[in-house]
Amino acid sequence: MRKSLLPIIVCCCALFGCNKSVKAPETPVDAEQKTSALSDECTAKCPMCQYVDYAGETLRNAVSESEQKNWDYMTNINPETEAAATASDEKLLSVQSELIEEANQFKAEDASCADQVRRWNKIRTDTALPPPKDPAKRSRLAEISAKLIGYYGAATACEGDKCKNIGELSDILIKSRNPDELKKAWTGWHNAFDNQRALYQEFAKLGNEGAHDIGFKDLSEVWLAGYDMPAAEFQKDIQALWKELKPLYDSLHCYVRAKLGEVYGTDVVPQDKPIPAHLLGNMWAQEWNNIYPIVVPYPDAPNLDPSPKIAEKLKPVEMVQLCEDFYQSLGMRQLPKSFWVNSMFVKPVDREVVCHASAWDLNTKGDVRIKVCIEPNMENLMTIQHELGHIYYYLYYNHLPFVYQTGANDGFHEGIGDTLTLSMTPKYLQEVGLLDDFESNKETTINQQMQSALEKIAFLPFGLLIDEWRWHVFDGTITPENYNAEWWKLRESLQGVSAPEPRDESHFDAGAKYHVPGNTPYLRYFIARILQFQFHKALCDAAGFKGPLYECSIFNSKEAGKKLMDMLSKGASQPWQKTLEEMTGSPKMSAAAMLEYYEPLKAFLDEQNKGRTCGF
Ligand code: X8Z
Ligand code: ZN
Repeated sequence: MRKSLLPIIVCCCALFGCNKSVKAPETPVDAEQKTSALSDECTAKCPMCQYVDYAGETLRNAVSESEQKNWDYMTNINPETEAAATASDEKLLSVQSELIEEANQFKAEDASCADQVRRWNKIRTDTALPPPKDPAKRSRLAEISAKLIGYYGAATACEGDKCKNIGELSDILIKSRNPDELKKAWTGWHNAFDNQRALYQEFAKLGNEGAHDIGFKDLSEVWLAGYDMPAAEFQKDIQALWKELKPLYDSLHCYVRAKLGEVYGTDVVPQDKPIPAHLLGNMWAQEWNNIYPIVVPYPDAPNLDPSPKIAEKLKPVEMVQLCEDFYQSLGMRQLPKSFWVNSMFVKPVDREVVCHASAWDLNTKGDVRIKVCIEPNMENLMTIQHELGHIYYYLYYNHLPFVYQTGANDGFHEGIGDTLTLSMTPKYLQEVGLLDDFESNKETTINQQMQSALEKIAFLPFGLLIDEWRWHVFDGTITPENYNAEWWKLRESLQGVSAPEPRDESHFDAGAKYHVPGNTPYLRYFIARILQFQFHKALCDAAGFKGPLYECSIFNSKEAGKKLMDMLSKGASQPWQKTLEEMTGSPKMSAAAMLEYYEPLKAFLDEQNKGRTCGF
C-alpha cells in the first residue's frame, strides 16, 4: 500500500557536504541519460553514495511507521486512528520534504555510478503525493488525505435510518434485474460523495503545490515521471496500445448493449448510445463479469462459473490458502505465519473499515498483510490472487535497497497476481475441485472467453479514464466548475457508458471511486491489463506449453515460477524495459498477446454483431 516515500529528519548536508548551489531539479530521464558514461562499479565513497544510503534507510523507517498507522486506521476507522494516521503522514511528508530538498542539492554528475543516480532520482521524485514546503500546508494535506479515505471507507447510502454500505449496494447491482432498483443503488452510492467535492478540490491544489515545490509543473507530471522514459513518449505508447485494442472493446460493447437491450428494452438501452452505467453489474461499470448470465453466448453449454462450489466448499481463509497453493506450485515460498495472523480476510461486524482490497508491506522485513472483505465467489478468488501478487513482489524484493522495493513500474506490481488468474483455467478449476468435469468444445471456449473478456477487455477504457480526468484536474484544464461534466464526457467517449440520470455539478461522481479519494494513480491498472498477457505468454513458453494461449495454465510449473521469481526479485533496480525484455524477449509493451488470447471471441463477436449498428 505504499503510496509515497517518507523519512526521519536529520540535516544530512552537514554530514555529507552537499553541493550548495541549488538549481531547478532535472527530470529523472534527463539525469539518467547523463550516467551512460559512468562506471557500473559503485565503489567511490562520494557524498552522493553516502546520501542515497542514508536517505533510503531514513525513508524506510518513516514509511514503515506510516504504513503501520494507516493499516490501523483503514482496518478500524475512528477519530483516534484517524488522528494517528494523520500525524504519521504529516511526519512522513515533513521528512520527505527535507530529504528531497537535500537531494536536490546534488546533481547527476556528483554520482560515481549509474545506480546512484537511479536511487537519487527515486528519492527526489518517486511519490504519489509530493510534500509542500510550507509545514502548515503539509499538515493540512495529511489531514485531508486521511479524511477523504476515511469518508470513503465509512460511506453509506441511506433512506431514513436504513443505510447500505458498498458491499450491500454492489450486491444489488450484481443481482437485481429491476432498472429502478439498480438506479437507486447507483445514485445512492454516488450521491454520498456530493459533499466531498470541496475537500478534493483543496487536496488537488495542495498536491499541486507539493509537485511544484519538488520541481514539477503539477501533480500529473510527478505521476508520469516514473516510467523510465519521457512522459510524452510513454503516453503515446499507451494511446497506441489502446488504438490496437479498441476494436475488440467496441465489438464487446456492441454485443453487450444488444443483449442488455433484449433484457431491459431498447427504450432503457438505446442501441445507438452509451450503455447506462447502472446496468453493467458493477458500481463503476469498470468490469462487467457480473452480467455474464445476461450475455452468456451459449446458455445451454455447461456452466463454467465456480462460484457455487466456492461458496459451498471454501471458507474465506481457505480461499486465500488456495491462492497461496498456486504460488507454491510454482516453487515459490510459503507466506509467513504473521501474514495469517495479521491479515483481515472478512469484514468485521464491530467497526468501520475500508473494504477495498489492498496488500501491505508494513516493515519491509516480512510483515506482509492483505485486507479484503472476502465474499465466497470467483471474483473474490481472483482479487485474492491479485493481492497475493503484491505480497510475493514485496517478499521477493525485500533484499533490495528500499527505493528499489517497488514494481519495475507500477503496472508490473498490479499485473503479477492478474497473470496467475489467466492460469485459473477451467482445467485448473476442475483439478482443485471447483468445477465439475465437462467436455470442452467451441461453445465452452466462447463462454469462457466471454467471462474473461467481461473482466479484462471491458476494463480497458476505464483504466485510462480515471487518470485522463485527474491529469487534467491537476494541469488545470478541468476546473472545479466542470468536474462532473468532464467526468461524464470521458465516461461516454472512452467507455461508451452514460450516467443513469442527469448528473450536474452538485455531484462529484469521480469521488465515488476509491482511488480518487485514496490518491492512487490509476494508469497502472491499464498497464497491468496489457502486461499480464505478455507475462502469461512468456511463462507459458517457459512451462513448455503448446496450444492456444487461452488454454494454458502454468499451475505446477517450476520453470515458469523461476522466471517469475527472477523478475520479482529485480524490483525497480533497473529500467522496466530491461526487466520486461528479460521476461518476454522484448522491451516494449505490446497488445499482441492479448489480441491472440481473445482471437476466438473476436471472431464470435464480429459474427454476432453483423447487422447491428455498433459505436456510441
Ligand atoms: O484496486 C484494485 C485492487 C487493489 S490494488 C483490488 N484494482 C482496481 C480497482 O478495483 O479499481 C484491481 C483492478 C482495478
Ligand atoms: Zn493491486
